[in-house]
Amino acid sequence: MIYNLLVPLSTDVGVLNVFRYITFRSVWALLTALIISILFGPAMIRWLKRIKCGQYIQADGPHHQAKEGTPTMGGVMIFIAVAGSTLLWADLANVYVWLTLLVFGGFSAIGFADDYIKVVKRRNEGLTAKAKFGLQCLVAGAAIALLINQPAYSTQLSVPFFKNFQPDLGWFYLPFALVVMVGTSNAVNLTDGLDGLAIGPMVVAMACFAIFIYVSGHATMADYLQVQNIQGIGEVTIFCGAMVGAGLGFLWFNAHPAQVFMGDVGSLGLGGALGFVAVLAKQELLLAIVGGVFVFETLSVILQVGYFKLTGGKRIFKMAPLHHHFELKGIPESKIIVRFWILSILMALMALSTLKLR
Ligand code: 57M
Repeated sequence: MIYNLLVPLSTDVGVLNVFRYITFRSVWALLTALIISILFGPAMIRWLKRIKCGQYIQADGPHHQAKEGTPTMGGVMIFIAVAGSTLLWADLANVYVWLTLLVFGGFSAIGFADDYIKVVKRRNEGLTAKAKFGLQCLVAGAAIALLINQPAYSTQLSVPFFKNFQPDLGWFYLPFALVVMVGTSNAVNLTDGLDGLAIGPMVVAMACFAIFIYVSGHATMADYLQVQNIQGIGEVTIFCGAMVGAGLGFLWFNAHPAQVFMGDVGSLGLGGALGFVAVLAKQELLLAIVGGVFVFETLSVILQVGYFKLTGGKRIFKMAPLHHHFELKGIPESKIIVRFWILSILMALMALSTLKLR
């Protein structure tokens, strides 16, 4: 909004030119979202407690009984901070910004409905798995269909390390991108089982994609680094910046011992947005490295369930997802969390280094 209001005046007032720069606005989007979440966090936590959004703890898992009643649905705070900051700093005439907000809003709404039924209405099961999956596919499908109709966007696939091999997937791109988005949303949801475990790697991944998005939207840099140049997507860097800020602000309260959990409204929304940003940047395959922690957590569940079925009841891990395995081995929660963060930073750096390996 600031961009749309102030940049037209820059011909008369030269100093307003600074609002043209995506980098400048991204930094301020980060700071705005961080300030919104830190300032309004305590009031939001009090409100969640007042409306009795306390987490119910399953008795069959690792010992989380002390966390009983911790308010959940803190993802609402992340959503308000990201949407507010993005609307303030981004160019509101940019279609990619609106598409990204649509995806984030859609996936967050699905998570909100699930949380609302589970936590507020106190029904044990939220949305059925089928309903959740169907709605996720609907939001993702609509966003991808709109995206591939944009003239600047191509259905070519970027393959890390192989700059000359970029197959055009045509209409097959739609189911492919849909799997990326819905898969990422559910992977983040599975990871969200310890204080700060999902939001830490999410902040790192969004910071990494801020760079990829910026480079892809910048003709000279994209050409130099040999990535696909998509005119206009650079503006989504502002959304990524807001995500980093809101994520850090949420971590302020979600750090161990957590005062609030993000709930499905947070995990599904953040995951869907991360998947979409990877699709936008045309780095869908690289997302497996940037979001390596989410991938390992999901693989641990697939392996555990598969092995259990094949062997008629044997397990690979003490419990899946992977963080439960380490908890049951007796490793303190904070150590597991920090180690997963370290891993996520390493994976993001590895992914960034591929920019030079093409
Ligand atoms: C939701 N929810 C957390 C919180 C958070 C297929 C199967 C692997 C599915 C999986 C599952 O249900 N995963 C999705 C995980 C829950 O957190 C809430 O849920 C929101 C995210 N959706 O925001 O509101 C608990 O996690 C802890 N937590 C924290 N700090 C945080 O910042 O400590 C969350 C956020 C919270 C809190 O205790 O209550 C969760 O873990 O339930 N199911 C499982 O993970 C189950 N695993 C399992 O059954 N494994 C089997 C098979 C199926 C693979 C096996 O290994 O044999 C375990 N989950 C739990 N207890 N809690 C089973 C035991």
